[in-house]
Amino acid sequence: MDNNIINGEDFDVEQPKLDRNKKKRILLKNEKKISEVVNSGLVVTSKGRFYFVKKTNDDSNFLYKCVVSGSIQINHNHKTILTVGDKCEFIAPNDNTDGQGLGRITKVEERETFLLRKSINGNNEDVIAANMHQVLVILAAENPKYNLHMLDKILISCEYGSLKPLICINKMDLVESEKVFEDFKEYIRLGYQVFYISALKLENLKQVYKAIENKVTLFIGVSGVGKSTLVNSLFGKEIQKVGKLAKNLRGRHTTTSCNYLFLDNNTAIIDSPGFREFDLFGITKEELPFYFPDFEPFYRKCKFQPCSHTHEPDCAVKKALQKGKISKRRYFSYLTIYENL
Ligand SMILES: Nc1nc2c(ncn2[C@@H]2O[C@H](COP(=O)(O)OP(=O)(O)O)[C@@H](O)[C@H]2O)c(=O)[nH]1
Ligand SMILES: [Mg+2]
Ligand SMILES: [Zn+2]
Repeated sequence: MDNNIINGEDFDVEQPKLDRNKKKRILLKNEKKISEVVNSGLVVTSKGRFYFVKKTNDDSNFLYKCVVSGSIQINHNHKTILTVGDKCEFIAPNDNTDGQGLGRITKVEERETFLLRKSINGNNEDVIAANMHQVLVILAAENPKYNLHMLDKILISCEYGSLKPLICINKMDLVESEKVFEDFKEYIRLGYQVFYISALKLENLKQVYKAIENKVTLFIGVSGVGKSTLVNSLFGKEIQKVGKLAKNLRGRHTTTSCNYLFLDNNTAIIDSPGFREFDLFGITKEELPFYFPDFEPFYRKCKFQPCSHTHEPDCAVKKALQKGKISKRRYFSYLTIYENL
């Protein structure tokens, strides 16, 4: 005889039939025993305490609504237990789920890449997304005009999470291009790829498309830069609400999450909610200079090792700055970040 049936019979003997709650509990237990198949999956979005998981090698668009299991195995060392892009193991409610039950995530894998920042509330880390190939940092040439200091912080965070950043300046239709080109020359010199586009006028979108093709790319930017417009233009249809949503979200304290959008089988965009602040987390003052490729050719020649390049005598980085070999703006950006770590 089958074990589950024996349990059922035992229950019938020991418990009065009227105890409906108990019966339900036992039945649920039996159900679990029958169908506890462990699946591997990908967290594609989250909402409050719920995570929506796409089963690996499943061609359907079905998403399993899951919660974190009380005994989850965590193979990364972040405080953010689960985030969009995480590879996980989960137990579906049952094999032929109709989407009604809740799955349980029982294991989250190590993160190959990740983008994290300081959380808005308190001195903690917030892993925005994980396991993407690269990050498209979207800025606007105007309305709202780009903040290069914030860009510098995002570039550092990309490096910290083993991610390749791509810089994308949108709304080029609103400005004189030359001024913008001048501002981003230094980034091109440092080896970053920079795109100048108009998501609205569909200008230079092919370059962006080529850069994200066959990759998973996290799109980030402050509210209003045209992230949703760009996503829609790349998809050729309205996927994301333009304008309105961003305004509503600004006033509320809802926890909004990133969202995986598949352009095709091998290409995905992880869309993120617009933010206003981006502060670093997990990087020490001592490490900071190494996140500035600008200093790379010089810091070995500093008299003091290690050198913070702030007050030390005979500092090769400061000499390079005086000779114009390092951008003043980037150096001041460094000082500001250094003070705030
Ligand atoms: N002039 C101009 N306006 C744009 C462009 N892209 C987006 N916008 C406008 O900027 C506003 C915010 O766009 P949205 O895509 O919602 O920004 P998001 O908050 O980053 O998602 C909307 O009014 C868009 O029509 C662009 O390339 N040029
Ligand atoms: Mg938007
Ligand atoms: Zn130095």
